[in-house]
Amino acid sequence: MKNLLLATFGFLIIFNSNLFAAESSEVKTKRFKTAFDKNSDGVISEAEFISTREKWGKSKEESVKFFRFHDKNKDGSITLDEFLGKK
Ligand SMILES: [Ca+2]
Ligand SMILES: [Ca+2]
Repeated sequence: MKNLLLATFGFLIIFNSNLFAAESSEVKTKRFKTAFDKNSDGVISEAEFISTREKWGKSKEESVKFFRFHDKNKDGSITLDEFLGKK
């Protein structure tokens, strides 16, 4: 019985992480526009990125790290393509 429970939990964890990985680009695009790009200029500034993640309880230090990771061309803003992981 215990093993069955463990197997069920294991399955749920794998299932959930797959759901997350399979998040569609439409969902990400929507989040880019509604959650991050507050002034609707088409890019996420570092300040927008940090303040949005602050509302989610994320530390500024971590947000800066993620911002630099997403900002592929290091111009200080994240475009939609950069956000979606395209070139
Ligand atoms: Ca913006
Ligand atoms: Ca950029």
